[in-house]
Amino acid sequence: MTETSKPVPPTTTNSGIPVASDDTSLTLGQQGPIVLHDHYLIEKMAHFNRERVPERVVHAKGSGAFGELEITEDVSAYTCADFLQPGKKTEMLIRFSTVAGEQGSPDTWRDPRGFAIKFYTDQGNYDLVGNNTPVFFVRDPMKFQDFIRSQKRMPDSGLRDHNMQWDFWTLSPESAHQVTWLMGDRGIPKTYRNMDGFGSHTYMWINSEGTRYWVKYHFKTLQGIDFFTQDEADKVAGADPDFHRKDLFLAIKNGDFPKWSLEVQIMPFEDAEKYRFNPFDLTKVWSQKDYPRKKIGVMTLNRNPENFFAQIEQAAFEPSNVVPGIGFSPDKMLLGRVFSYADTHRYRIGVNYQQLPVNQPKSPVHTYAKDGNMRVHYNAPDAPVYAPNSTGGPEADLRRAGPYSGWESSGEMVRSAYIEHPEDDDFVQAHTLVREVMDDAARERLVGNVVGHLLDGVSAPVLERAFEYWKKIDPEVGKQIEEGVRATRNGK
Ligand code: HDE
Repeated sequence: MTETSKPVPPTTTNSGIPVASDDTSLTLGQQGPIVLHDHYLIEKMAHFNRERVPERVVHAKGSGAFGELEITEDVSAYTCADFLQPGKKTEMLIRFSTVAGEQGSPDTWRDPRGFAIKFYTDQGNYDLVGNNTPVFFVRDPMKFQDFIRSQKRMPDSGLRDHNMQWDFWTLSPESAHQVTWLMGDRGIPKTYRNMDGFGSHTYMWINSEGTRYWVKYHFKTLQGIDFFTQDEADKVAGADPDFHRKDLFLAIKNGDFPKWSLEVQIMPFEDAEKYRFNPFDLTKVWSQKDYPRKKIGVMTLNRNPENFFAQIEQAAFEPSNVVPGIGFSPDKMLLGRVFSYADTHRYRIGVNYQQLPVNQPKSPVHTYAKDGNMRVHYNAPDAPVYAPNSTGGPEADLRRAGPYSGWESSGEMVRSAYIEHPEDDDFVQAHTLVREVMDDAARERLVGNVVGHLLDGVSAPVLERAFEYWKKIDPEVGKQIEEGVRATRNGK
């Protein structure tokens, strides 16, 4: 019974068997009991109960799209990565997300935004899993879990709590740079299309001669940066918790394809040790005066997902996916993430998550991995299940795994909180952001955002520590924040 003249197929069970009804269950007589062998009824209810996979423990609320990266410049002097060679076009998937909110939370809350990309390169998937900020709150993976919990919900009330957030931040001075980003205009992008993206970490590039470089990735929005003020965002979040998701989907549906210019900062390998900031400290940026950005290509989003759950909810991004010509760096947060993401996918989606179409590489897979829950693809019947073997199985080959991407290291095993570099401390770059990057209006909005946030549930002694925290970032802004909070609390 349908308006279209096209014949409709018969409804079937998940096993392809045509079914009698989608309206009524099978009973013994009209008023009798439902019979257990009404298998289609049981299947409908049982599958419905199992429709959810656990949401991401962070970055649960997100949206995504497919597109293409085109390399327009020649960076072959710095990397031999195949998909970064001039003229190369590579299909990709991106997922934007907030950090702390659950799946149903508004995507216009004040929060960093995830900027996670899977490049389906000819040498396997390269996943660049960044944020819309170049830095992060902490510099050691040991603190990440605690940081996230301080941004989520209290154990008793189940409510978020600004006092808990500021308690963590003011006891972790390394958070100052990212918190300043977060409480400023970049904390609430107007749409996913109006924000930049960053690889955030320092990565390694290696060219065909084996020369190593350090790099930082920047995705500069070609739609222009735009943001919501806190008041605007509060209204939008109330009216439509999926504002960003809808904007992205409709823009692409209407052919208004968002683009970003991919640019990199490149640091000679030897510069790292004496650079004025620790170049592997994720709470720090490299000054663009010292290492200017170099444009290398354009990323365009031009295709919406056909099925949100299959392609976006089950998308699995992992910083461990690096292709020949690209490597990691001593950034401890990156090294921690290289373990964590595949671990979370095995738990959240299943051990064969890379066999799902959205996660499957476009390049051939020759692996000895076998079996495991929900396995779909398997090797030829006569393929050996072990290496080494004399029966033609795939062979690991150092020469085809790409150039050496390690770095020298030595010394006693230590737990070092901090590595001294000439101009490096926890507040210097936050101060530069406030004093040299923000204009008067942006500073005024920053003060207003922080005052509003502190007034909502933050009390002594955390409040006093917050005033000191901001004075260390910038004495004038810190003074205005303290005056703003005290004036309001004293009813002036
Ligand atoms: Fe994540 N992060 N993260 N993160 N992260 C996850 O993986 C983790 C960090 C980021 O759209 C999780 O699939 C650790 C920095 C994005 O699917 C988890 C550490 C940056 C996404 C995880 C960090 C990010 C995640 C949870 C500290 C920016 C969403 C769900 C060492 C550079 C990806 C999941 C998507 C998701 C671990 C810190 C970005 C738990 C251990 C820094 C964009 O594995």
